[in-house]
Amino acid sequence: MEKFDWADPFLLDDQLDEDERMIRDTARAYAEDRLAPRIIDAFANETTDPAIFREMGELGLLGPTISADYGGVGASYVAYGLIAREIERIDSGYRSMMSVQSSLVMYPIYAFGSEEQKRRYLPKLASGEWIGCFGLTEPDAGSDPGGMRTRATRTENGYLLNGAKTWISNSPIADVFVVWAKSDAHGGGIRGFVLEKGTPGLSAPKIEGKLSLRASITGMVVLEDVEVPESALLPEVQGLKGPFSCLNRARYGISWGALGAAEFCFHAARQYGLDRHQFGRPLAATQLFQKKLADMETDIALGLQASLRVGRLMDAGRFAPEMISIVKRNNVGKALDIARQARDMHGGNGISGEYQVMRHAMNLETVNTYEGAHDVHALILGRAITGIAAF
Ligand code: TGC
Ligand code: FAD
Repeated sequence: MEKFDWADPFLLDDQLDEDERMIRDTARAYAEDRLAPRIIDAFANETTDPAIFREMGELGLLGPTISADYGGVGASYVAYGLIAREIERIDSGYRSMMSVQSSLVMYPIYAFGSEEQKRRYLPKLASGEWIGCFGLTEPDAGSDPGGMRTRATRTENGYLLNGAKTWISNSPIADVFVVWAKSDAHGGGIRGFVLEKGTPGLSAPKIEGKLSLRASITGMVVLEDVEVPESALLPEVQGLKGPFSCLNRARYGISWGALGAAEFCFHAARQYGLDRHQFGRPLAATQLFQKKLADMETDIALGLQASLRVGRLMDAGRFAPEMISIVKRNNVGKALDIARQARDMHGGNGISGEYQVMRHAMNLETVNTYEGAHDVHALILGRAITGIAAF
């Protein structure tokens, strides 16, 4: 009989190959050594350190699934998920910085870009020398990106872009902007454009005062008569499937990442319960405390198995987006519940920055909303189950 490991109940470690374990260990060591010491101050002061991109780039943590020809390391999607889990164990904002760069900026350039775009952007994004952002959401088009107003109109040599994107991770410090717009030259279809910082008419003001993801800078992308050449167009995709293909990858990574945050909270609650005595015994000696820990462990273990399965199917080219909706929605929802419970189990100390569980709970409120809100993923699944779109 196998000895039970409370921290790895289904022996996930055994299900990984050697490369995946190595990448996981690299990400874990980096997260523990370099990110953990920064996060309490970064969250408290709402500061984002751009050097993090270069540090991650040096370790091959940016765009890891992309081939070595363009600066990636050709890792599996399972390895990508493992990186997200380790980074988000420290903070969802750090994982956001990483996943936007990898899944929402590098992936579309890799999958839909010209050879010239791939050569120009991917190596610098992989090294973290350049920072990328992804502009889909608009003030009046969030869950319904098909309602976007940003427009591209044909000029003699390219396009003129006008519109505004909001809630865009990384935008105030971005060098590269992947922006989606309806193009009159393509029958009003949605097209992707790659813009560079400094282009006249392009600005990215910061959104101040977030109470969540405070270590990850967020801004708008404002486009006022931004003129770009034809070479800025992503040539290989048209329609919503362009941005949605990127979201598939990012949502999948989030399904792993959120469980990293949940694991942090579970471990912290366990340790707090062992250390803290009330009524003459450790809190962990009470039935209610143990039941909460058992629920946490169960949801994390089941969620990790599901994400691993979806990752293996992605690596085999056999995934459907609805599979990703299941794991994004379930794992983030469970992680949010776990973080809130862990906050409660820490009593008054739970609200202090030092104990960190409340920061995770505050962050996971965003994670539950972005990349398709919890209920929107229910509707994606509802449509697949019934054949009826109820959005
Ligand atoms: P719908 O009619 O369903 O589809 C339109 C076209 O898109 C195709 N498609 C997909 N393709 C690939 N992957 C997917 N997941 C796809 N889903 C749909 C579909 O086949 C169709 O193609 P075609 O060729 O027939 O035209 O579109 P809809 O307008 O009815 O969409 C409804 C809904 C709810 C599914 C969609 O709008 C949605 O997912 N809304 C949520 C929006 C969202 O997730 N936004 C995220 C913004 S980015 C972000 O939050 C980054 S945070 C990052 C971080 O910091 O980590
Ligand atoms: P809404 O769409 O207005 O939804 C509000 C509520 O209504 C939600 O509870 C939702 O579930 C519900 N709802 C919506 N439609 C329906 C329906 N048909 N039926 C039932 N309920 C419904 N976007 C980017 O493009 N790039 C980024 O990098 C990015 N980063 C982000 C970073 C942060 C910190 C945040 C907070 C957001 C970010 N977003 C980004 C935007 C994010 O994707 C959107 O906030 C999200 O898609 C939800 O859109 P919304 O905020 O407009 O909410």
